[in-house]
Amino acid sequence: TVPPSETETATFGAGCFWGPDARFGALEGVVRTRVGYAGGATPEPSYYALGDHTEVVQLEYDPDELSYEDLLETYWSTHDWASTAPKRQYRSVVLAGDDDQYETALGQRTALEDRAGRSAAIDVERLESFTRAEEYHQKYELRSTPIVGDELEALYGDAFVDSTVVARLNGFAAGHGDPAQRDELLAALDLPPTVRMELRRRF
Ligand code: MHO
Repeated sequence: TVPPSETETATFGAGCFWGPDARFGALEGVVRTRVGYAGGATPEPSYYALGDHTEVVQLEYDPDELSYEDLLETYWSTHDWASTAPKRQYRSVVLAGDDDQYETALGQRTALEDRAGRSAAIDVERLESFTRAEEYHQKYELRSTPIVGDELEALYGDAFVDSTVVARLNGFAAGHGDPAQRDELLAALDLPPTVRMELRRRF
């Protein structure tokens, strides 16, 4: 698959970032995912020195295949937005990259609240900075899948985190995506038989 020449970026906080990395990574039209820290002002955040930041997933997506509205719909429909997270680290936040995203997110949050008849514990803010998280947090679901994680890291090397295929497999390993989509991708990949077998077992 050839990545599109132009992508757009979206950034969401939705609890521990391992989950949304996989959930959004399984979506057709998402080209790259990465996890990191954002939404605060502390300089140089890291996992053990997060300061006032929140765990977030950042997506690059193909605007011809997915809209920002689509991503927000996925966000609302797969994440518990009704209750406030116990820690700022896990708060629900839409971090808009520009005015358009900001207005769209505010509008859709209001629509969601009207629909649900209750308020949504989701912050909508402008993205000020994004600090990429440590490598071991990237594509965590896949990385922590026995055999598959090590083999794919070796196969993809430096391209592991930014690969579209790895983003999909990370989602599939966590149980997202539909069976036909998984079969199609697996059939198209020239993976070692051990990896193929282990992945199939997980689906
Ligand atoms: N409760 C999770 C949180 C990890 S996430 C990167 C765990 O430690 O397993 O915050």
